[in-house]
Amino acid sequence: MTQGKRSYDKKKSFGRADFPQGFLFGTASSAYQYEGAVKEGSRGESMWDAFARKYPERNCHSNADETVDFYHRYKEDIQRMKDINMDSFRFSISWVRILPHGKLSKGVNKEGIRFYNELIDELLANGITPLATLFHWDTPQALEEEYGGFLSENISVDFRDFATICFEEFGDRVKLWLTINEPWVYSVGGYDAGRKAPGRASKYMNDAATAGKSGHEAYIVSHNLLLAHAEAVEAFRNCHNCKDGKIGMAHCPLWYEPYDVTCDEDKEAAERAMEFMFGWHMNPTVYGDYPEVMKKIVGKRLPSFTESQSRKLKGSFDFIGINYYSSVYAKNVDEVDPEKPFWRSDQHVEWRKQNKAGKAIGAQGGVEWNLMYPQGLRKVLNYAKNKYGNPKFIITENGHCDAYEEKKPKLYELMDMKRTEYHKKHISNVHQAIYEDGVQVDGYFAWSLLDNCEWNCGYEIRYGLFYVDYENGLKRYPKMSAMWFKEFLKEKDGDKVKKSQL
Ligand code: PSG
Repeated sequence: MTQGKRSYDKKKSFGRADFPQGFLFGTASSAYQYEGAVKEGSRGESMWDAFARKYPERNCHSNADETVDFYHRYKEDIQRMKDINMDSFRFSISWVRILPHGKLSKGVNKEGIRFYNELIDELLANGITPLATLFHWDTPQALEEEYGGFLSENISVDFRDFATICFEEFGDRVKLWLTINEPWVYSVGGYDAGRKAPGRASKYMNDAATAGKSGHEAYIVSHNLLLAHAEAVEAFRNCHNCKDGKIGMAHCPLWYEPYDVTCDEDKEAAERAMEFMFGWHMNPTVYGDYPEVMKKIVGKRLPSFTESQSRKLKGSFDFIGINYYSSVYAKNVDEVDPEKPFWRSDQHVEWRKQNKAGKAIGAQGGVEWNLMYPQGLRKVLNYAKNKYGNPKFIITENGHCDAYEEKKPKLYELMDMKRTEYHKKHISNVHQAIYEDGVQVDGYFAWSLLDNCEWNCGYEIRYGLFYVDYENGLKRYPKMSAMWFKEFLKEKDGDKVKKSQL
């Protein structure tokens, strides 16, 4: 069988038929970044709505009140997915559309359930497989105010209720689920660096933060995210509607190369960095506990699992979601200030864009740590295959944003050669991971279908395969990358089987 071996740089005809049958190509999105219509459909307020409203200067003077208006335009956007031959769409369910006050006891919102039912039905009617994320960072503001959101273990009870409603209402048609998107960004972004909602950090990390404790709170929040994940997976496995469904968590590992390959300390630093970045949330779901190196270094600041929590976490996934963007060099750091702990100093690692020989790891994208290193994705997959028992994977995000220092004309944005190259090269590395390394990968999702609200960075950063003209009625235009996907995906799934029978 030579077909599986074709790769894009060797053969021009590289396309979806070179991937296993049933492999899903899709695009990814999230509720806060896409939906808008925050005051419609009896939706409650999320933590991100509140953060953007309270601190405009910490959010590029933007918010997601309207964003790309997916709430009203999803039907036409589904036609766009279909037009570029996508198989699948990843979206997230807004907790506050289902439970406006965050809790079951305060009432379920039928309008929210209706919206997601209509979205799911429209996807299926167009032959697009839905993949739903339960939590893409938009914690109900009511729960932030009641008990501090994910700082409290209480949240796992409310999250389980929310998850159960979703499974029961949508699980008959949605067969692929993610519990939590990127616990690392949520806890380190929101509670250690304090740049993302709720914006908590120590002053030595972030001047704008008014409360928080870096080096402490992120570990608590991640602990509660993990407990919430385990509850949701248990509910999923008890749900009759969900029998043939699959569930996982989406992680966002960077890949780390040693700053100096001849230096053992840097090699160990790179390994430690993988444990802190990926193992932190991955290890408990495989082995029921945090990585040893984290327990050793973080000590008492790292919460511990009870036996029953650990049992519930072990094996709590059917597949692993990988959101991969970038890689970095890891340099060992001997001394850190014990008075000012934070997540990165705990690792005794410094991130470098260039190695000791002055070689850049990859071309710089539009945000500081988006460096193009496609082989990093293949390395992450192999690392996880070997460390976590050859599980199944889905690449749940992979994408490229443009530099935004100066505003570019629309035409420039539409000719997105770098994004096209980025996707091509990463897809090629996934292909090699499957056929040369024997990694089990079932899908690849590009972040993102449309340009959208990039959290605290607002609308200046664009990740879409479609350009959104924010100044002219949110009109969408396909970029070159969308056209590339259309061509790449033009052979229908299953053509490979037909071809190999010829
Ligand atoms: C995660 C990891 C990296 C960058 C961004 C993210 N990384 O390793 O360099 S956040 C992630 C998120 C989604 C964002 C998107 C782009 O899930 O909502 O819009 O990536 O930043």
